[in-house]
Amino acid sequence: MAVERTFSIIKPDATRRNLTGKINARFEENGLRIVAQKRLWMSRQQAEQFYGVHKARPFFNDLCTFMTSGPVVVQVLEGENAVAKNREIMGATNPANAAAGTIRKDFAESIEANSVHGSDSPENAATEIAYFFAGTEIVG
Ligand code: RTP
Ligand code: MG
Repeated sequence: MAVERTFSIIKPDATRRNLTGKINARFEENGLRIVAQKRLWMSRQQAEQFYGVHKARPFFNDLCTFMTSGPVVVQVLEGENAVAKNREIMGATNPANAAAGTIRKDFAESIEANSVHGSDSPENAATEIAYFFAGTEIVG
């Protein structure tokens, strides 16, 4: 398996509770390297565009409000099978269904305020990485 990159967001519920370091430790302990990272406050327009695929979903408006309610940390994670591995480390979208030891089981507040985002395919990872990072900001 080749080295792969995925895009991650530490969401506002987690930055508010000062959990950035604890979440980053989960990535590093599981063999993912943080090869780019920055803290920013998403604009409404950025959130709506980033989550554009969910525009027709009933939770779209609330999700964009939540994602712009505080700072986030956007990241590029690198490692073998990084996309699938990160989804495993994160756990299920709804923390009530997340497996023991996952980030969402241990830290998420609700199905919406679920602490982290992770790309769901290598193709989406490439698009999402390019949305937030210039190539020169990623140092593998
Ligand atoms: P993510 O994209 O954030 O990594 O999470 P995911 O793939 O597990 O979940 P997805 O279906 O892509 O949904 C994106 C985010 O929308 C919020 N959500 N709220 N209220 C609800 O029923 C609901 N469902 C989803 C969550 O913040 C979810 O991560
Ligand atoms: Mg998703």
